[in-house]
Amino acid sequence: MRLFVALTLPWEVEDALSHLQASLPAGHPVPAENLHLTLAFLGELTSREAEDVHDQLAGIRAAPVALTLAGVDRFGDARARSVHAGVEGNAALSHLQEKVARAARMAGVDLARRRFKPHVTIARLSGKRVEPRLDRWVAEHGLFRFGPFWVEDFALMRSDLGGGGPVYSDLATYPLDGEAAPAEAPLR
Ligand code: 3AM
Repeated sequence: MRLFVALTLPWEVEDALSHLQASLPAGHPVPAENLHLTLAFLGELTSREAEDVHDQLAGIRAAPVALTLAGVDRFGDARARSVHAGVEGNAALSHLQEKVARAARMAGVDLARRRFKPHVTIARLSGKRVEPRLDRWVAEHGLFRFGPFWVEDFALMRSDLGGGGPVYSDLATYPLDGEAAPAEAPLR
């Protein structure tokens, strides 16, 4: 099965993103229930490997994460693949992402060593040449901002690819109820 680890988003964020999606001039909007922030893409795993990943993820102790969405952009150069809302980097999010990546490697997953670029994909495109109106839309929505909002759990997700776009299901969720590391604790 094809697995990834993600933060799922509270409903008020889905609401804000659906407004943004409504104005998109191209692409297939990601359905509200599929909106997420990928922490690690694990790829195809056997159920045994998935169990090992689950055991490692269940051992993670991390603090809730406050997220702010900021700006919009697209992936893909001349041929656009997807459009996303950006996410402001923060220490709690980076710590969590590092812990998830470490947990996956401990379970034997061969994770790609890509730089983590937090984002929430809001639409997928078919890889055709970028339409000028899409780039105009990106430029016009540079000031999009939403948050901060709290995320208090993360999930091991399964992605089933089909003709009508991926179908995601939560295999397990893990609470973010640990203490903030000293460097991420808010100033008093
Ligand atoms: O958060 P998003 O929607 O951008 O693009 C895929 C999606 O990310 C990404 O994993 C998430 C769940 O499918 N993904 C798919 N294949 C991938 C790959 N080979 C990948 N990420 C990295 N490498």
